[in-house]
Amino acid sequence: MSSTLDATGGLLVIADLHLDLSQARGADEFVAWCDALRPVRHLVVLGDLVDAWVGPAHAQLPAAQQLLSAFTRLGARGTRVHLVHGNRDFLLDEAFGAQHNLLVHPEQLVVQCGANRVLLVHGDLECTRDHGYQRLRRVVRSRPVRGLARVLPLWIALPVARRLRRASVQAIAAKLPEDKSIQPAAIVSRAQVHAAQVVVCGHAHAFRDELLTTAAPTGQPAETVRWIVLDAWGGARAVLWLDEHGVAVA
Ligand SMILES: [Mn+2]
Repeated sequence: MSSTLDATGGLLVIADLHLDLSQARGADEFVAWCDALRPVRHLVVLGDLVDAWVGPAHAQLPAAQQLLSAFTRLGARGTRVHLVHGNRDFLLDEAFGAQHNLLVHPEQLVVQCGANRVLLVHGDLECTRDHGYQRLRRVVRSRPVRGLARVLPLWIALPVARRLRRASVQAIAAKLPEDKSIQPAAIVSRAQVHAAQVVVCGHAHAFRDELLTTAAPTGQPAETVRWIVLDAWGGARAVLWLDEHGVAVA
């Protein structure tokens, strides 16, 4: 089980920014938001910070430099930035992130929020009916692929990123909505693994806040899991605030 972060003092969660670093100004708006952020102990990006990230070569892009220096400035003001990997930024590795005040969590982050344990995941792993995607997910996150990504020069990394993005858009367009969506049963079982009462994810880009019922062992009352999906960045309900008192959609 992963380490647990204490939400006392406050923690902000956002997801699915999909920043386009190939545009020189692709990070400007978010950088301005970071610079204007009131002091908070933790800022968690719940995956898909950028639209594509193939490896450290991406950091050479001007927009990436802007983004990473915004994280460093946040660090100087006492805000720790976290990234839970999404399906677009999983090649942004821990050692690289650590140089820029970006603490990378490849699978999930568990937050202690008063009496509740809140599980933060991107949500793509819970699209359990999309077998093709889950196979691809295992391959692209394998050690050889991650090793290769670390050494790719930018002139190879950029076309690779474009092709991956195009393939992903086409694959998604070809699938039925129910086959590519996050499965509530998978959310419930992930919550149980981490003894969490609340699961927050992104990925679907559409806000929801509902109670899921867990299958209880015989003779025991069923428990519920609160499942929150954040809007993509820029949406009406895209920022979540957690502290020792609970969870609030900002
Ligand atoms: Mn995603």
